[in-house]
Amino acid sequence: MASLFATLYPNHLERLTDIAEKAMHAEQCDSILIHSGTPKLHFLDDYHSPFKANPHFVWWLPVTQSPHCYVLIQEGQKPVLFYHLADDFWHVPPQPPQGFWCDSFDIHCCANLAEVKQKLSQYRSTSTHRVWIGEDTKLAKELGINTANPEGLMHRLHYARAVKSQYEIACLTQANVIALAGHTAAEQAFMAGKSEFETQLAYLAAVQLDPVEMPYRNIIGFGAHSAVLHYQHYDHSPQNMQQPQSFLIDAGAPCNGYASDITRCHSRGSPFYQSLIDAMTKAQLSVCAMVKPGVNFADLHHQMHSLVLDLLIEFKLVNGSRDELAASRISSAFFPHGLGHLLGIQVHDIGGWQQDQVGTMLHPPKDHPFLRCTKVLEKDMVVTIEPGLYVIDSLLQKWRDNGFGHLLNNLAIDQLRPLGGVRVEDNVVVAEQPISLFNLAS
Ligand SMILES: [Mn+2]
Repeated sequence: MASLFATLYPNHLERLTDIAEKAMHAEQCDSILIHSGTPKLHFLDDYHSPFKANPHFVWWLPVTQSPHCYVLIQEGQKPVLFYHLADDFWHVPPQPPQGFWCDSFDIHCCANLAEVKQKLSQYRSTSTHRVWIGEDTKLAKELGINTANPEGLMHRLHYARAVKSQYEIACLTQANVIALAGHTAAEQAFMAGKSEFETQLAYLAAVQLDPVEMPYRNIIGFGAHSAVLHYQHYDHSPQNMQQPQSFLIDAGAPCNGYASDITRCHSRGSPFYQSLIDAMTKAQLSVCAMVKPGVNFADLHHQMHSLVLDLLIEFKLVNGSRDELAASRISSAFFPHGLGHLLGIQVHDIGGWQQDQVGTMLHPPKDHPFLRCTKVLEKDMVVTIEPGLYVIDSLLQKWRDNGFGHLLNNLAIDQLRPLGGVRVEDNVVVAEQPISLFNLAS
């Protein structure tokens, strides 16, 4: 893999340089200093939160765990990296940076801010024309930069980030390959009767990652927990092997700072739940096949609602004519979240509502407030396709309160409730022949 990344990275960097130069021209600045980030202390404490690097920094180079670093982008110049290399006896002494990307940068190792300032002064700019990308704007001022995260520039960069280079697609593919090992181990643990907690440990052991290295907190839900969209616990209780059981796992992996985001469901001993998984998978695959350039993502979301309604009818979870059911929007009671989102450095990659490079936003339709992407798809964007169908009693009650209770088949809903729900999620590269990365890895 390292050699593939090495092969693809120069084109990625060339593309970024072109994007940055055009954005700098349009926004009248001559250089950009991108900060990796500053670690954050817990309140009244001397422990830090896990470090999460500035995604704009990670876009340029796969350095994800190094605070106090800076990348300087100047028109027509090789990018410059100011790499934090302090003498720190509390931790393993840091090493000079290594990797396939290093030759593409002029690298200065700096022990402290004074050294950064001194080295940075070699790169002349009138400070009004240099801009800062990073959270720590106080630090920007210390380095003589008064313009931080200017909106116009950020819009241009965020718009460009939606479309991935071949290097980025390779990173996302490898993130799927790593996640596959975890998903396989978790399925085995579940089938063997392990608890949610043990299943989580089996996933982490298989991907060889610490929880703080994961792109997001794994969702490992058995039974009714699978209907909690962002279920946040790992139950320790053992499974009752005499009872049928359901399992929803939403878990990814990182590669070079890029995330995978995969959901699968598994049944142990419930033909009903297995047939629901199979039907949802079929519906999900049919929408994955539509992830093509020129397609409006919101249209795919609406198409998915129509397919979820078909499933609700097929599994007799609802009563009534299709027209009446559609008019009541009852599919939203079972499938309340969006079809998916942009995927990249951020799991919910930025810019899902952004329609152009100057930052025109198209918010989701009122009836679908959680839709995270309203874009017209372009080749080499990467999106998740993640329909779901769950028993969420608070939502069903809303439909009952609005006079649609007669449309709900309570007997069938009672049967599904202890099994929770299903979601199937894949990471799809937009193309005339859409590429589903997890299936590619499998
Ligand atoms: Mn997702």
